[in-house]
Amino acid sequence: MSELKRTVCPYDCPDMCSLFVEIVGGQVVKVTGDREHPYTRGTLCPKMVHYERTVHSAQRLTHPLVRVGEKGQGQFKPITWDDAIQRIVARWQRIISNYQPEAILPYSYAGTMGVVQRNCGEGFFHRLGASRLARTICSSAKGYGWNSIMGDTLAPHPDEVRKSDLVILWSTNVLATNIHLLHNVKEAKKRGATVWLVDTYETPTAQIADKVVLVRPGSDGALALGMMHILVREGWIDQSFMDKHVQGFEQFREDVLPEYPPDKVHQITGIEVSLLEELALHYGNARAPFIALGSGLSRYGNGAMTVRTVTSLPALVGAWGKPGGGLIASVSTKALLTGRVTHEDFLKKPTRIVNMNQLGHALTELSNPPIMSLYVYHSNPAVVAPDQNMIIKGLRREDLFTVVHERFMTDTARYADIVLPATSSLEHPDIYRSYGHYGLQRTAAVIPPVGEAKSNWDVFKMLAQAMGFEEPFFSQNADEVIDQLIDPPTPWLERVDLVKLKEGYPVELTLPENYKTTFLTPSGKIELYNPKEAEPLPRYFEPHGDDAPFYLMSTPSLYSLNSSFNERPDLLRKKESVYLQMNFKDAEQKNLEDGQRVIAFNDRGEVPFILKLTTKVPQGVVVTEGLFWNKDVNEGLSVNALTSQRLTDRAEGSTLYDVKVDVRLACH
Ligand SMILES: Nc1nc2c(c(=O)[nH]1)N[C@H]1C(S)=C(S)[C@@H](COP(=O)(O)OP(=O)(O)OC[C@H]3O[C@@H](n4cnc5c(=O)[nH]c(N)nc54)[C@H](O)[C@@H]3O)O[C@H]1N2
Ligand SMILES: Nc1nc2c(c(=O)[nH]1)N[C@H]1C(S)=C(S)[C@@H](COP(=O)(O)OP(=O)(O)OC[C@H]3O[C@@H](n4cnc5c(=O)[nH]c(N)nc54)[C@H](O)[C@@H]3O)O[C@H]1N2
Ligand SMILES: [Mo]
Repeated sequence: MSELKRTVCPYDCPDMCSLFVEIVGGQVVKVTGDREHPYTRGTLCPKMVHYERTVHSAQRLTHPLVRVGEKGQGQFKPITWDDAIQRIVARWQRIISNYQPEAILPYSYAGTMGVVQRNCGEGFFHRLGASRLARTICSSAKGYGWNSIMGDTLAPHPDEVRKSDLVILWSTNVLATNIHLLHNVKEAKKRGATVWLVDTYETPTAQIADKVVLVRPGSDGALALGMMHILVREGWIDQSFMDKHVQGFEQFREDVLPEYPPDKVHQITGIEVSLLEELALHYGNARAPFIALGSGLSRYGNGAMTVRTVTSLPALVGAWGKPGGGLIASVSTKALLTGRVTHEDFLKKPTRIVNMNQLGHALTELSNPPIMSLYVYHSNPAVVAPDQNMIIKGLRREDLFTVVHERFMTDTARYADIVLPATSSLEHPDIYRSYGHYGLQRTAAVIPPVGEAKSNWDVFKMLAQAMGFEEPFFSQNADEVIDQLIDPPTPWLERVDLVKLKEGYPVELTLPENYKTTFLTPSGKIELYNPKEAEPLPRYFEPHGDDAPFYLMSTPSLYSLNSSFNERPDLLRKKESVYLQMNFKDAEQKNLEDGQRVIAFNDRGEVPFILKLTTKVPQGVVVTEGLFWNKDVNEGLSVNALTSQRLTDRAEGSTLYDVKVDVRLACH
């Protein structure tokens, strides 16, 4: 007999799809998208249509393991949970007495987006007094850039797009990473909207764009300033909107914009003056221009400033005041208070903060105290984090005690001393909120754990007990922790149907009236001029770059999500191979041919690829789509061996796209 259960996609994607799973005898046999969900509309991405292949993959870890071979070889033997917990706690107690608790470093990111399972480890590590992790790999600079001009202003509802007559997909490959926004974009097109794409190469999303603008990597700030220069020159601005809602336009117009005439912007961005003029003309004359802003452009040395500059555009034309106009960076509300799970109050004193983008440095160079133990959960730093060679050097340290809690034997897990098997989202309860729409949904465990897998919460609970932590927080079960996020309800939750939410139905937060013209900044206006910033007005600064000829874009693939889904042969086949896309003309100059094995290299590393020649990538740029597990790649290294630990201008974000390489033929 089969049962149909509601659940949610747990992955780090703005769409947060609402799902149904069909279960027979504790096994998931089918996954479908919720047809009634206003954003999912029954459509799933190629990864989640067969989520059951991930959940019931033969590669799932089913028992705690202890290392028997050398670090990195992946040789382990099964042990019991009790033994595993005891070994961890014994080793940590020794480290704490020989060093300090700060010699222990947690490392986690977004394997699951469930608010409880994702964040619950922090309460534990705060109580332990371990080093803290700055979790800034994804979009902290983007958040900072938005915030410096818009403060806590609410993002437009994604359905606004449908009413727009000009949609700019700016640094976002929505066809891979935000497929449900595409539905709205198509709807807008049906109603006559024009769609522009601004990216560094012709991504698959170019297929749905009427116009494509290819910008030199890291130069979007100059592009936006050039557009605004033209808007002002031509008088395509909404002065009355600005008089009412914008702070600092006069200074911006006088001090900044004259410095960015079209020919100079052409020099910086590589965009033809005629195309720049056309983009500005469209933007300045649209009824309701809408920008969907991705994160790619924020992962540069100038990333926060770039986001701030692009986010200035809608202010000049008064787009916020128009139905269908505005800009979406990401959706964030205080509906669920994460602090109820992360428990900063368990911190006895402020502990050291280690930036997750500088794990290589932390494991190999940090002292006072050095990192003696690394506890990784729902993240795969050996693949996803920059400067892989440094990270692997650190993970190889014989004196580093590494514990990895995982669903699969990832490259990080292969370096562990202890591996703990993790449940999938169908095996544990949680509550989810989207960062691309205003939906929320609670889930229950719908199948029993695979093997002896345990959830993040259950493992931290066991560790807390073994460490003798007596706070009542640690003796709860996960459902009780979820309850605390709902009860007492935040002002946002007071306006949703809590009974439905508790029963696992998707619910949507209600947006306040006029939220699009309610600017939640200190001045109550859009702060084009922000007195708190060292640079109070948006300007252009160069990205970091490297001394090498090609900018390297390592962008998301439709068939994986960061390093997740590499357990799936069906999806790996679709990715075909680890390609490096290059323009024909660059290849000719380098005497390289399509299909050859090449090495991309810089000061940090060398990574093998199969060369794919294309006209979709401009000269001076090379592209690789999707992250692969290192063990599936020829020489056991992957693209992040080329990226750098340098941080963004603000908010200590990653600079994963701010990297240059050279390319040569591989020796056979
Ligand atoms: N070069 C390059 N590097 C990148 C990016 C890029 O575009 N280019 N993208 C970056 C971005 S945006 C991000 S957000 C990061 C993401 O980095 P991560 O958050 O590390 O993402 P994943 O690679 O998906 O790894 C998540 C792991 O969590 C495991 N997992 C899933 N659910 C659970 C669970 O409930 N419990 C436990 N314990 N484990 C679980 C999965 O099996 C998976 O191996 O990568 C970044 N790295
Ligand atoms: N299928 C799939 N879906 C995903 C992910 C995935 O790996 N696969 N990852 C998930 C995660 S963690 C995140 S954070 C989101 C990310 O989703 P988004 O933030 O919407 O951005 P992406 O689609 O990742 O694409 C980044 C784009 O930025 C472009 N880009 C890079 N540098 C520049 C630049 O200087 N200027 C401009 N204009 N463009 C530039 C890249 O070419 C790429 O197309 O997607 C999520 N969804
Ligand atoms: Mo991300």
